[in-house]
Amino acid sequence: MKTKFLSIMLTSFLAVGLFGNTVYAKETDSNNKKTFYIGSLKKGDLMLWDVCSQCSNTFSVTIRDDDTIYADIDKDTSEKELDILSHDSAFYEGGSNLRIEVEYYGSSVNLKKAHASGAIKNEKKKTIGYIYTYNLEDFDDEDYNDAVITLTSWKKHG
Ligand SMILES: [Ca+2]
Repeated sequence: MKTKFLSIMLTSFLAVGLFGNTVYAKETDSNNKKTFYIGSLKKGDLMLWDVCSQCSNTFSVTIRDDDTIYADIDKDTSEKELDILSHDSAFYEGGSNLRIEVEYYGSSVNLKKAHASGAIKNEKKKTIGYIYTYNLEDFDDEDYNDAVITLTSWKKHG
């Protein structure tokens, strides 16, 4: 009886611990704010990003790590046509938690995400860089082009 009680207590303790970690990891995200972490890049890699939109909502996109902000992009009009918001580049400075933060102004949206990512390989199957694309849906027409962020990186640059 005592062993069973201890076993239940231990299971409960572990469950609370795991649940607590999960909540902590996502605590900054909400219906109108999403964070996408970018892995695999090394200090000095060249990054190129394209940010575009086809929606009437306004929002911001920030590309940053814990030490450096590479881009702070605003869609501040209700323009609904395809709008290219940024096409730019920077070298990754090597700070922790390289990430893309998207925040819609107005909390009535419930953002949904479609994404793809992977290594870019050359003819010898060697990885020469990475590509990440995040396509967000902010309403119910399921076109997933309301906020589109694509980040490409290269290990070498000539
Ligand atoms: Ca849409």
